[in-house]
Amino acid sequence: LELQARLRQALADKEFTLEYQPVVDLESSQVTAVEALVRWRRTDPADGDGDGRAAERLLLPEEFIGAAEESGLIVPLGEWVLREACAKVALWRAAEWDIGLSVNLSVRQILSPRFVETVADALEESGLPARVLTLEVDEEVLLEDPGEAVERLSALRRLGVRLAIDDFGMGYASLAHLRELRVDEIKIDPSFVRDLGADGTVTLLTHTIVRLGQDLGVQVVAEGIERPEQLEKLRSMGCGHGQGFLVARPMAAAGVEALVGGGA
Ligand code: G
Ligand code: G
Ligand code: MN
Ligand code: NA
Repeated sequence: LELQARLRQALADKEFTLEYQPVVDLESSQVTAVEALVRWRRTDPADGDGDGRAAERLLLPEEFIGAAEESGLIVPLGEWVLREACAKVALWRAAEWDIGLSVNLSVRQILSPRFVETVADALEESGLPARVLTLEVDEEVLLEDPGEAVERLSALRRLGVRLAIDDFGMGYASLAHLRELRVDEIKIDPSFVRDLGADGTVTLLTHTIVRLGQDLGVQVVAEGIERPEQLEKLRSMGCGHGQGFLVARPMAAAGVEALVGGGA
């Protein structure tokens, strides 16, 4: 409960910030999109090390998303993430950079009463075209209340927004979900990419997911690319897009601007 109270205060105090991780076209190496990832720039009280100053720490989602979901705070936090990321990417697009945006969603957000309107409002306020926004959901979203979740996600898709299944391949019914929900993108779970080449079964499964995407006309993004051999392997399989530390780490908005200014 302590953490939940601090999260609520942090939202009021604007302590959350976004990092953006580039997604590239594996053929051309061009950055085609960024994935927004929330961080908490938390100020801890003076720790008694003698200087009497408060310490600042950048917390990753794994340290607070669970508590935000349990408390329901994920709803206003997620709304802030959407607005902030849409506004930023709209600015980049206004500077003639043709780039897309991906935002992660929790099931609690999707099932919240006004979620579809919230997304429509974020698009309208920022002027970001709906087709530029991809909403990422993991397979867990389709387990809790599948009927309602599919209905909400379908309504979002009717707005013109793209849908992605995140961490694809890790759920026990990945293929069934593709039947229930029309998606535009599949993000291959990093655990597949990690063992590419080293494990024959994993390599075969990854190739199968890439072909599945091609056959369904769905964009495939491989996540967690850390080594050149993995990138080469994915490219040779015909995997269209990739993301990972080898390509670019998640970075502050200014870092993305420097990357584009210096490279593209
Ligand atoms: O930031 P990092 O790369 O460590 O992300 C860890 C996890 O947190 C990922 O599963 C990601 O989907 C999730 N995550 C990151 N940002 C958000 C967000 O804005 N909303 C939600 N619901 N999940 C997020
Ligand atoms: O679940 P989701 O795919 O949204 O998670 C994104 C998370 O993956 C973020 O925490 C991000 O920092 C992390 N990530 C991105 N690229 C890599 C990578 O190449 N290796 C590892 N280990 N993590 C990565
Ligand atoms: Mn994601
Ligand atoms: Na995710």
